[in-house]
Amino acid sequence: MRSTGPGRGSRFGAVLPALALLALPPVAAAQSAPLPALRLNQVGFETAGPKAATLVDGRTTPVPWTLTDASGRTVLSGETAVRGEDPTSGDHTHIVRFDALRAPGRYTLTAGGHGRDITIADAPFAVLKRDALVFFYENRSGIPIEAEHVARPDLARPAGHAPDRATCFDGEDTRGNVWPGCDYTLDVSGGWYDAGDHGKYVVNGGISTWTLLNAWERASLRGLADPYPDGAADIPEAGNGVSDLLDEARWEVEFLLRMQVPDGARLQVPVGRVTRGQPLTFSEIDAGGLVHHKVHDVRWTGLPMAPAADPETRYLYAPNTAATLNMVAVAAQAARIWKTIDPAFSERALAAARRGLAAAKRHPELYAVGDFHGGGNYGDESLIDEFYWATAELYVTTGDAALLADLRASPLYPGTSGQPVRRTGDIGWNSVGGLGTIALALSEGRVPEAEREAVRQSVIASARLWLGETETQGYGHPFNSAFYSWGSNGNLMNRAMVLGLAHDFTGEAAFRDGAVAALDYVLGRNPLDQSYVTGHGDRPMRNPHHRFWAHSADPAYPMPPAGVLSGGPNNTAMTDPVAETMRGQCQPQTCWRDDIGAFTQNEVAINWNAPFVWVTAFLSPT
Ligand code: 9MR
Repeated sequence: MRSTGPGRGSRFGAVLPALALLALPPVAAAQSAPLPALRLNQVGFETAGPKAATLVDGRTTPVPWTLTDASGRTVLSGETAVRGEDPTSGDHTHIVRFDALRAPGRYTLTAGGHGRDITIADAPFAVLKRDALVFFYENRSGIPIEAEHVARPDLARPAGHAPDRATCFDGEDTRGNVWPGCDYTLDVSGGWYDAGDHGKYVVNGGISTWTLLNAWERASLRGLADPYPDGAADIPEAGNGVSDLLDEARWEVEFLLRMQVPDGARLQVPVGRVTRGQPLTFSEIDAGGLVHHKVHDVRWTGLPMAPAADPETRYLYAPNTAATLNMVAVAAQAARIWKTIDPAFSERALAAARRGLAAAKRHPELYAVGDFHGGGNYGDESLIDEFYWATAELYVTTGDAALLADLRASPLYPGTSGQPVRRTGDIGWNSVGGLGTIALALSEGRVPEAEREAVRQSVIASARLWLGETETQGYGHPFNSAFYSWGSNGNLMNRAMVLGLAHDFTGEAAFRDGAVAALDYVLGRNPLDQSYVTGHGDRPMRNPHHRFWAHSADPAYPMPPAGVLSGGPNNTAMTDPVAETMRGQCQPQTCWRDDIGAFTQNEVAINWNAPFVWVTAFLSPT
């Protein structure tokens, strides 16, 4: 689990007050307009898939509804099911189910005196899937974003941080600890910017890359088509004979490998846990094979800021065990995926993974305890899940018996016979045990069949719990909690991924329906009637917290491209200047505003768009 650092109040630098003032009035005005009472997926419904909408209506008895086609003919009608008070949205809701309509077309759904146009199509998420992956290309560091590859010329930009060469931070952190630096410089060019900022964090790059690679591997192992075959995405590598999904993911794998400490390097680092407020003490270690936590600016830049215009010095931050294990897991996964596609790359990745695991075992208690200006923390003080994940990936790749013994000894391994089924639980950058379990569940010929079945059952058990939660929600999504945390939409997409895998493992249609329900929510079936995805739906998100897609801060900067998922409602850390004005005035599901200043609510990030890619690829396989 994570340790949260102090707030990020300095995030905007000097532009913050002006920006908050500029952005607030029009948004507040827009919010006062009444929202349509029918809330639904604004992009479309699958001909063969589940179809549901939510009606906000105070009546406690069912309400009639009709669906009419373009000529005004009624094609289906029925009555709502009253779901009642929805505690985390504050709405009194009814559910409209129209699964029986399977003919593609445009229709009008009318209920309680409100009408709304809908689309039914065979593959309504195909464009979404294509756009979702573009996010990664457009956030690449170290390469120009070319006009020929982007949807609008204003989205092109010069390469940022090219090259990205940095030495270890050697100044004072926010708590007054003075860091000693190191005697080398690494070229850590490439990779993706994390989010709205220009930091590149190994803990977060890891899960994001894993998720894209898993979308490819899951399809491949199931004998399905590559969701992004060569040429499917508009990226510079299209036409090189390799899957575009793999090309995009490799951009980050190469970066993760560059973050590894050279052999023989000795570093001064803090070892072990630290009580907050206590000064750090530094010990000299043999750091070879460990991986640096992150590279970012020495202080926060303001918005807007094109990557190439970033004036700040960048530093590497101390290596630690979690970052090392993130690299190990992804490098091991890459090694098996590229084994025949690019054997030299595969061997390089495998060697880095082995070297990394050995270093992590030598130094199992190096934590990200620093709190620095200019970048996020991604601190995590429980590494049982990172060890398990990295071991699982390396075992799936190599079949090394010693690794299986380590897995079996992990409290997170669900394969031990005679145990009650344990759910994998929510997946996130600081909670990666589920990734290891998924890798084992998908693997062929590695763990004995009875153990693999138990591993699969743990994935299925999570999915079953979350599927049940759809029945408790006014908006039908698989999330029954009063805590909408930072990146709640990303969390929901991770749940949808697990629901998708449970569908694969069982063949039960209900699990796939649960994944669709999660997508319905982010595409508009929610209390704000908001498509949280740019460029898709009647009311798409427009003003992400992003330094380059910063049109609302400065019209000289572009609007975002399509296919970008907002972090989503956040009632657990209302620390940005927009969120601060909303405290006590929103419900868990409504603590969100489409405002560039709302970095706790409306930032975009690689670890949220990655499961969005996974889910849209799952639902739109070809
Ligand atoms: O996604 C992260 C969230 O879980 C944390 O609570 C939050 C505060 O530490 O940081 C989020 O990650 C941000 C990172 O620190 C810096 N780049 C932007 C990320 C998304 O907001």
